[in-house]
Amino acid sequence: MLTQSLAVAILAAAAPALARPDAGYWKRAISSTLNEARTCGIYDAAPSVKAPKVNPWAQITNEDTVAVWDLLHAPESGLNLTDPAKAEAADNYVYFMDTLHTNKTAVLPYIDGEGAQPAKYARVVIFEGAKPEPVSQEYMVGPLPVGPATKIEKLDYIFNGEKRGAVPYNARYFDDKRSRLSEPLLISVMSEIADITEALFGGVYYGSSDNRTNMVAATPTPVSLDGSTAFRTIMFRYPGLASYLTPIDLYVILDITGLDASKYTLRGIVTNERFFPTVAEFRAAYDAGEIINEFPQTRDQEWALLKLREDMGVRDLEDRLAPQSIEIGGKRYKLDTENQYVEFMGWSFYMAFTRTLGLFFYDIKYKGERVLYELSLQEAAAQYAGFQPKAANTVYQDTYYSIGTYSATLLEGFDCPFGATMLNVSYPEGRGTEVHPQAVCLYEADSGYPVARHRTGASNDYGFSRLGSVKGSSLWARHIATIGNYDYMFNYGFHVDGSIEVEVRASGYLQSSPYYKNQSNFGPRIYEGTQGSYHDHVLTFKADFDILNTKNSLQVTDLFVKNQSQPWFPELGTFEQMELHAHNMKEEQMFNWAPNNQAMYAVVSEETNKWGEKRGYRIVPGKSNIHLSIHDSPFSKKQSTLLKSNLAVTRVHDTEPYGNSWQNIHLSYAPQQDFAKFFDGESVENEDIALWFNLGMHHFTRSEDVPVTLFSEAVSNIVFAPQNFNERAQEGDLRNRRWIIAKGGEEGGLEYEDHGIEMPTCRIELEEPATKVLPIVKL
Ligand SMILES: *[C@@H]1O[C@H](CO)[C@@H](O)[C@H](O)[C@H]1NC(C)=O
Ligand SMILES: *[C@@H]1O[C@H](CO)[C@@H](O)[C@H](O)[C@H]1NC(C)=O
Ligand SMILES: *[C@@H]1O[C@H](CO)[C@@H](O)[C@H](O)[C@H]1NC(C)=O
Ligand SMILES: *[C@@H]1O[C@H](CO)[C@@H](O)[C@H](O)[C@H]1NC(C)=O
Ligand SMILES: *[C@@H]1O[C@H](CO)[C@@H](O)[C@H](O)[C@H]1NC(C)=O
Ligand SMILES: *[C@@H]1O[C@H](CO)[C@@H](O)[C@H](O)[C@H]1NC(C)=O
Ligand SMILES: [Cu+2]
Repeated sequence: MLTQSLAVAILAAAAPALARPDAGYWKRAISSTLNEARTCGIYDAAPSVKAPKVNPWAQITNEDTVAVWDLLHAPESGLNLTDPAKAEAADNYVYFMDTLHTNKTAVLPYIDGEGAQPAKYARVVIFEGAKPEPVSQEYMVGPLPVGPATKIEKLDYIFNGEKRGAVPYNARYFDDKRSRLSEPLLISVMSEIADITEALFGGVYYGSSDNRTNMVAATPTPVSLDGSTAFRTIMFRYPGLASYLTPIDLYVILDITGLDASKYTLRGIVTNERFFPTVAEFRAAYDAGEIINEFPQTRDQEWALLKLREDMGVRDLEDRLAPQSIEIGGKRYKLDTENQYVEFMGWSFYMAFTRTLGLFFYDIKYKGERVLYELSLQEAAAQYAGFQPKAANTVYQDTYYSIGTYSATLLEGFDCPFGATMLNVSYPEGRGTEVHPQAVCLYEADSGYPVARHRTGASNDYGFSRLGSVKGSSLWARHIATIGNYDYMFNYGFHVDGSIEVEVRASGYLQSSPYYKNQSNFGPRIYEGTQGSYHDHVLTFKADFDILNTKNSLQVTDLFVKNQSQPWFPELGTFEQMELHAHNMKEEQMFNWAPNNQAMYAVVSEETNKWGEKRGYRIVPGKSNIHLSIHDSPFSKKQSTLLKSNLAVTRVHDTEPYGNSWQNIHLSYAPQQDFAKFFDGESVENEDIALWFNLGMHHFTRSEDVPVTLFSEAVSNIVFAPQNFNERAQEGDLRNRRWIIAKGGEEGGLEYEDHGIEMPTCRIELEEPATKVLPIVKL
């Protein structure tokens, strides 16, 4: 095993500038440095704890996955299933299995009382191509483990579209089997024009498995708008590790409605910003010299790899190890790995994982009182802009690709701090389970600023000057889903002051476009033949707040400007001043942040704190809190409603666990899950409510997106902070603080209070596991 020891002796660091500690303090610190050979123990496992209850949201087990698979494939099920590895589009086969969410109404009596542990169910998607009316159909299978009581039922109740759990064939996931059906037509078109593509782009396409093919064909979404017809837009790129940055100015659009490939037709070819409905017209234009490749793409992709470039020179002192965030006093959070349960500085929560949506948080409590029942990602979308079919027509909703399946190994020391707790994730895959080792990390990190500080009392006024400063830190849970070109980093922070932060960052390759001279209104040129296509990223989250209990309201405090006059300054007449007007929202609704943030939103309980104020959590807007810019595009209509406002508040129902459905992307006009239908006039006052919020960014692309987008700028976040939830700020019980009294006058000197928490006097020994990327394991 490769281990490298980076030993760093830490001496007591410089004391605060204002006040130097007394001599005794220094003596204690230095002598213990010299005498103790203790290491800081940053690799020690987090102390263990036993979760109060068995995690009722946990993933289904491998045994259950296998048993469900066998149950479905037994002839008695009547499902007439074919092995997915051998199936074609016109067969019935299992597309995926996942853990069905557990109903909140079943969980609450269990976690809050003596209720029985709710039964687990599998969620199964079966592509039923062999049905007279071919569909994708969702099923629920349970209760688990499989036994006499286990039933296979259609899973309809979580969808509000007309066909509920069924998705018409044209709108179902465009998998390898669907792709194969239209491949002969694509090959025939591309073979017919192979002489032209070779001459223009130095590239030909005879099918993905033909050894002459030297271009990659990719199909973005959507491929259908309502499930009645289907089309396939094919874009071409040079193959390689950085294929996304070497697109080619050639697009083929096929009409591919239904399962009978003999009826598929060519809609047309696009290049040079011109549309050719037939091969003949395309050829005629080429023969007339009207089609050129003015900005050829490079086949060499070295320039686009995320690795050191010696030709960019060296920065002074950059050969030294960069600062690291390490848990130098030992881990301060406790973990129940089996139940995915965490306790940290008054916080406690459970985690769960699904293949569709990734990491979930449940039962988030602060000092034993519930703040959130659930915090989860619901969608990660992007819509592009441009004047060519790829950029102009592409909308991604990444739940379509099963976001959880793209969360993989994190690199310790780089993706996460050295010594972070690394957790595996697992999800059903085929007749088994796929394990992605070290795909979630948990760590406490320095906030980079104190939670609070103040210096009070000039020496001569109150005798002495006093300085108080409290250490700021947070526990973070992080995972990164690399969905095709993009790496989305999801960060969930639990701060010691009782606030919670949700942050998402994006890196990875742009889905770029070939460079077009007159399309600068869609983004800049970023390489010889490459243009960065403008796009919006919108990531929807659900925060099911239960402040103390399920009876909550969404309180709006408007900052109101009013003309008034002041009797003690009559000569000033009337002039403006600010007032707060608070009210509760009455009905479910979608809404936006107020201009200039002149409204504060908070989820409040009817219960009051010591001062008679309603206990709640405020929703603090953060960086780049955008919504989708487009409201009326055929590609992002009713399946994108949830992307179109900053915020929304709804009543919580067992039938509305998800804001979107994973196959909605192909159902713009006839969604399987219509978020708009959530808003049916129900009261949100003193009820069980959920807040939906969007994070994201307007991705104004730039040459600094090469080779990959920078996490530092591509970031969006939000904070939930206590609002009269407590009777005072949550810092008074933190011992990681200093209280220093600087005595003035003749006697001088310092009183220095450290509450027994001294500067570190241990040696840090870092193991060097940073180069290990663990393989995915199949059970
Ligand atoms: C079962 O599916 C196959 C295709 O995989 C089909 O040919 C056959 O007719 C189906 N059987 C029944 C009873 O539906
Ligand atoms: C490509 O495939 C053909 C037929 O499958 C084969 O005859 C030929 O040798 C292959 N060429 C190369 C360069 O591998
Ligand atoms: C994580 O997965 C690895 C396999 O890669 C396995 O050795 C390890 O025991 C797993 N850890 C846990 C906590 O399940
Ligand atoms: C760019 O120029 C071409 C050729 O002059 C024209 O056909 C096309 O419409 C222009 N594109 C845009 C987006 O203006
Ligand atoms: C206050 O009065 C001034 C002068 O009449 C007017 O211009 C201004 O708009 C008023 N402000 C508000 C908030 O009504
Ligand atoms: C969850 O609740 C819904 C609505 O009441 C119900 O239809 C469904 O069967 C429940 N699911 C489970 C797994 O019990
Ligand atoms: Cu982007």
